[in-house]
Amino acid sequence: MLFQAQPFLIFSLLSIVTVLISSRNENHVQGAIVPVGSTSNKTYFWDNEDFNSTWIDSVSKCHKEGLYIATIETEVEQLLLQTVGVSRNWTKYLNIGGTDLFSEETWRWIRSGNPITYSNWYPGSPYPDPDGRNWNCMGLDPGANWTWVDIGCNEYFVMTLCEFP
Ligand SMILES: [Ca+2]
Repeated sequence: MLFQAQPFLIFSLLSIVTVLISSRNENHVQGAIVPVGSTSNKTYFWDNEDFNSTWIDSVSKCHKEGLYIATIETEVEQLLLQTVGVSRNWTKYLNIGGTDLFSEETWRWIRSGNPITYSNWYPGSPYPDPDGRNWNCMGLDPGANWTWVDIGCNEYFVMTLCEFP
């Protein structure tokens, strides 16, 4: 009886392994950087496998995909990202492309080099950082009503948000 059952058992095991492998491949295809929302002139992308990047990592990851680290240049863009973030239950900081690395307390979008005009800073941010060593990169903070905060460029517990074009 046991002997007769073996082919079925082997077939079942093979089926399970096949399903596991194919779902893994599917996850791989679906994983990483995916579009999450668009305005009339821009699409945002989120890296759904990346929860622990530094700001520099995020710049690099977007660039490798032919994208740019996200910028938020209008209230429409801000509101879109809030809506997306709420629907996706984002709770961690997201790296966005503002920095004052080049000139302390002069915040610019790294993609264009343009000064930041529209802004949604958390009250009191960006923090005074007299020697320019600590808070030089920008994060979007779901925990503070989707305001912007200046974070360390080498903080690693942050998600990646990109844009195109
Ligand atoms: Ca700074």
